[in-house]
Amino acid sequence: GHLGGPPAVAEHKFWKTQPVPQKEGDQETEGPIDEHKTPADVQQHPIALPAGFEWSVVDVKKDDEIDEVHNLLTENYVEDDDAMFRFRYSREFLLWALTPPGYYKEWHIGVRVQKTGKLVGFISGIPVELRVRNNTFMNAEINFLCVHKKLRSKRLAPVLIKEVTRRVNLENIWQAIYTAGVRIPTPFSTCRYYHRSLNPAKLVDIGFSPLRKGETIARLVRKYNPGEQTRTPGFREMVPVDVPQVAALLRRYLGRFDCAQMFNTDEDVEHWFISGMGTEVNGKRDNQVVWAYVVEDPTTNLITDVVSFYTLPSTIMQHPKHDCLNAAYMFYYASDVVFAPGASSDDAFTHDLKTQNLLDRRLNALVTDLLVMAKKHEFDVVNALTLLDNNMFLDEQMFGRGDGALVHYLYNWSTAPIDGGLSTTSQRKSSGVGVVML
Ligand code: NHW
Repeated sequence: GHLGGPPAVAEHKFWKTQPVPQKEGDQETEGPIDEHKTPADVQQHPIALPAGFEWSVVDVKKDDEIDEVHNLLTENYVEDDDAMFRFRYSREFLLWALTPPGYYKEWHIGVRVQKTGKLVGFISGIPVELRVRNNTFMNAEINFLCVHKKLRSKRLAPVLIKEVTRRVNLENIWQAIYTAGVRIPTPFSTCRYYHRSLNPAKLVDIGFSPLRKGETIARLVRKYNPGEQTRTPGFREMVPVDVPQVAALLRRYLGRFDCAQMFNTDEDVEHWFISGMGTEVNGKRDNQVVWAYVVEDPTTNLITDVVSFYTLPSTIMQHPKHDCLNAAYMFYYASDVVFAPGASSDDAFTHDLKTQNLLDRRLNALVTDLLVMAKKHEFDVVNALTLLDNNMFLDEQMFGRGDGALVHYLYNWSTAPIDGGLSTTSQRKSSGVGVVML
């Protein structure tokens, strides 16, 4: 950049042509930005790629093809600002993330080098129903956009984005949700990352956590030891028969947020919570990508709470001793303490201080137990954002504030900004965001 001049303002040659709010303040009315269209109005042939490249639907159910996506992302996907860590989504994780009920295989979009067949680009969408304030609509949840490092800054990303848009539109879906670490026009919500150390010796060793002056590893180990036993009576692993109760609980709980995933069917919950738990072979469970726990009330046998996390390791670049950071990420949770006793209608949760306090105590108990389980499964750290009701437990459970932000966007939908939990951290209040992106 040049010295002394005004800060460079990105021109956004691509984003300024897209139906997204162009600047803050453009978001006061709720609804679509584009004119109404039908699939017949959509270009029927793929967007043109530069010479030498071709489109390729990736069949993620084929081992060799999911391998190709995994390898592309492992070498070329998101890194932190200091280029110390890079996300390493496992094959099992990608398969789970890309095949929820109703998924479209044409939305798993690869770009290959024509001559060699090498996969050098990828973008994906899955269908997800969202409620944004009072409107409920189908969306494409866009994720895993990646262009090979050697092909960066050649405007390939806009081509991938336009092609996924086209394929989504062909299914008569006109909205999308996506997140990024970067800021483009224009977020509806911004969240911050927090990190709860479980293996402080390793985190200090790899430069993830600082060792403050006067601090010792031994003291940190004691401070962050979550113990061996969970303490909430009735806390146990979620099993398939819990699905209907968990689904009902989750739907009601998420009804409290300005923006939330709907989880309309029990099949959705079965997929996101049970199928991700992997399968047991000879008493050993391989392929687990999500860990879900429920609280079954010992007297009524009803499910009163659910809490979950998923695994997303990062490659540690250039470290002599460690090459993988085992990170767990807080996923969805819910508790029935927010509902008035005997309430039957879906919106009968209460907002009073007493309820908020009950929820605060309950979530802290649940997360204390979750940390025990995450430690048992040898995670080095548990990460969480400031969304959902996370601000109620982040401080008390010794999560430290990270450098990263996660910025949330909607495509072709305008809505007033939603609280991503940034303004409420110290106040232990709910955020407005009830959708957790992988
Ligand atoms: S965010 C993770 C994205 N992936 C990575 O960061 C991996 C490492 N980086 C790369 O692979 C989660 C490349 O740097 C990528 C950009 C491919 C990111 N979102 O090709 P050019 C997601 O997957 C814009 C949106 O030259 P490049 C969500 C940028 O602002 N736009 O850049 C994905 C510029 O446009 P502008 C992004 O570095 C959501 C243009 O791309 C972006 O070689 C996608 C430059 O292109 C990002 N993360 O490749 C949107 N990063 O206007 C879905 C850069 O500013 C929208 N850009 O000039 C909805 C579609 C469906 C609608 C359905 C109704």
